[in-house]
Amino acid sequence: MTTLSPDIQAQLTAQSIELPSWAFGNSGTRFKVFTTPGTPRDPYEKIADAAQVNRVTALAPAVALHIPWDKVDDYAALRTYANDLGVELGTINSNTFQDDDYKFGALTHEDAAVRRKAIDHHLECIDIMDATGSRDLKIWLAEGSNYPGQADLRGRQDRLHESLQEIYARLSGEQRLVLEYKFFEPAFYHTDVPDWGTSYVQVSALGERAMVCLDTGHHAPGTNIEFIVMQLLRLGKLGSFDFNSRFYADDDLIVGAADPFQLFRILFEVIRGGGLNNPDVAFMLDQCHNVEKKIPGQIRSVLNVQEMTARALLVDAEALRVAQLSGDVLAANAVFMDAFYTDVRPALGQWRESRGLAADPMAAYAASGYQEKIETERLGGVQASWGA
Ligand code: PSV
Ligand code: MN
Ligand code: MN
Repeated sequence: MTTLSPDIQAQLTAQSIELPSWAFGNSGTRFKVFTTPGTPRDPYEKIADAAQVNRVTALAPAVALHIPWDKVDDYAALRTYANDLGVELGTINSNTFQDDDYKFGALTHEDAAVRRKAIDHHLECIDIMDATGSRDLKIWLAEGSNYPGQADLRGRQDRLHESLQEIYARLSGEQRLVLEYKFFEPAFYHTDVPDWGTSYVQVSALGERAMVCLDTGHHAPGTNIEFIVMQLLRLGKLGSFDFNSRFYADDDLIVGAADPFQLFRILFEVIRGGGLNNPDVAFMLDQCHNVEKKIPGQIRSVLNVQEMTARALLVDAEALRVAQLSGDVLAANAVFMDAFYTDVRPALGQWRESRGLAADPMAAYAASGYQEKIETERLGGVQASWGA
């Protein structure tokens, strides 16, 4: 059995992955939103479910909220509730993609009144961050156009900058703004923040506490995502990850499910670039569980990240460097692949037990009775999102 060195164990112990509250709500495709027995009916129940993931994995000590999906009257009370369950409230996600007013844009809209409304929504999100103790405001914009000629591309970039500037100016203390990019959808011809370069340009124009958010599902097929990870870390602008898997588009499937090797390659660059357990880089999931049970889906997800992190930490960096320097292409590749092909699951199970956790968190959750309890007690769970 592979052994995990004390150094690797220490790095795995320090690892933490933030869960999205919306992963616990019902979701689906534009064709159908399925309901799952036991789905949370309010933000409190989403947090309670997220706490279960942390209880069996010790990997997920924070929950990201989405406003207005997770709107409550008293955020301080929500924070206390979360803390009592052993989790923090994490990133606050804004939402400017569900109102009729935003049909032709929000922060980029031609109409100052619509921009005002969208900016005010973000200022409200920052008020919420003050109450929840959250550090990061995450902005994903659904803005763009469908037809060539429909929109003034240049003017929209300028207005985006002005809007972001006003939002950024409202941040205080340690608070940060992270700007997510996505190459298409819901707009199909152009998107206002389509790629890491645009996000980088926009956040760089704001200041030090504005960073890029990299959602693994938001790239064209074949994109070398680990290269982007390397570059953003090199530039000191990788603020956060939204992890998920995609086969075709923005599929929001369980991270590591579609391509574990890609996740391994990404985590290798994270380690190489000093991003692992670096407070500047937030690791978050951004997923939906349309057909599988949600809590086990989240447990599987954080375990996938942990497994690929362990494998990436096993890469013999010295041997790799020697092979690279000597131009031995195949030896370098073999060092890399040896680590990827190492089954770390038995070692991770043992290590978990040594920390007082169950060797198999999936089995521990299944045996806990929590799923049966929520399925009996909760009726009429709410939809997490618009289901895209
Ligand atoms: C839409 O693509 C999206 O999945 C983005 O990735 C956001 O992070 C998420 O919704 C929540 O707003
Ligand atoms: Mn995302
Ligand atoms: Mn997405």
